[in-house]
Amino acid sequence: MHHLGSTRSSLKADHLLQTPDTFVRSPLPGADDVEFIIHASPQMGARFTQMTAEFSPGGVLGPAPAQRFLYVLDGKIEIRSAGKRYVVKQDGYAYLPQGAAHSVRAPGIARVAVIEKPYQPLDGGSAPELVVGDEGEIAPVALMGDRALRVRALMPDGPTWDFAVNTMTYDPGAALSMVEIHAMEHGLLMLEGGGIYRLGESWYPVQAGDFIWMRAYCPQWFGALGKKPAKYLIYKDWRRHPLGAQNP
Ligand code: UGY
Ligand code: MN
Repeated sequence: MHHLGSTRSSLKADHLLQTPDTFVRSPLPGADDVEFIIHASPQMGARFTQMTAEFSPGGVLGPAPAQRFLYVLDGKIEIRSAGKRYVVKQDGYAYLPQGAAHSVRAPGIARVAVIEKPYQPLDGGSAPELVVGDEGEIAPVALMGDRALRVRALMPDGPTWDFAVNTMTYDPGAALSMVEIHAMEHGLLMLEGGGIYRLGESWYPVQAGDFIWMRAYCPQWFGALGKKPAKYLIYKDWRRHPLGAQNP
């Protein structure tokens, strides 16, 4: 069907809304039987990459150029690293430190959110270690006391870690209590439901499957609409000084 050139997708100086009708798939070096939708990259101003990796049965990811965070959207993956094997199923996740030799293979069809970011070590800081977890086992925290808006922190928090990945679940009608404007940038994948996202001076209807990138200081607000909760996976850079090596 022709859309006569219309789409909800929108690219502005401080944000990208990328809806599935505009996704273009590409191969990447070292990967076999995996197609990548590259959502956020340095080419559009992001300081990290976020992709959706679509695996055919037996598909393998290539080596990571940086730290790698994986969130399984559908299916399952097998990760091997340092002589151990981890099976990560839907809504499970894994963090692989920069330079950690590993392989990622999907036995069947799978879709995985892949976030990669160059690590910013701290002088005297400890090196991060591999993390494997399950979103469903993380205790939710009410954001600013609002039990209709629940945050689950997937990454450990502490000086070692230079980014965070959370899920945020909004009951219908729940909303961020403020318009946020902050130095961290975001990569965001809508997992369930929908609502209205304010990005900069634009208000967009958004739904499951959409991707959003927010540049540092992009004004942002979300309110959930519909009859079921809205949920998204959200990345942010975290715990590093703005004058650090990645932020000249
Ligand atoms: O963590 C955050 O900055 C989050 N509250 N931002 C967002 O949901 N747009
Ligand atoms: Mn934010």
